Amino acid sequence: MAENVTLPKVAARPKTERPKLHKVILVNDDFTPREFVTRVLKAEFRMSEDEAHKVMITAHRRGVCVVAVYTRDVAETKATRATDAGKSAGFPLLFTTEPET
Ligand code: TYC
Repeated sequence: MAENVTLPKVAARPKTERPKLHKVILVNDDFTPREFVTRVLKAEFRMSEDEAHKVMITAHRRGVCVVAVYTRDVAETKATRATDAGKSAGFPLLFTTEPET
């Protein structure tokens, strides 16, 4: 009895989904001192003084600024830690997250 075995012509390539990235967004407020915002950006997001100042001033002028993008877990953890740093010092500093489209 003939056994017809059809071999694949190309190697199977399992589909790998890339994890969706999430933005961390800095929100402006009227109370948190500029130097404090800059310090938190440097500490939590490993930014230079220059980078941190640019991000802070963009949020100050435009209302919000994208700080960085990470996988969801990392974005949420960093946003929470940075927001908590403000809360601990008595400031309403806010970082939110949003999935990238
Ligand atoms: N607007 C604040 C001030 O004038 C500074 C500030 C900038 C606060 C950015 C929050 O996300 C922020 N002191």
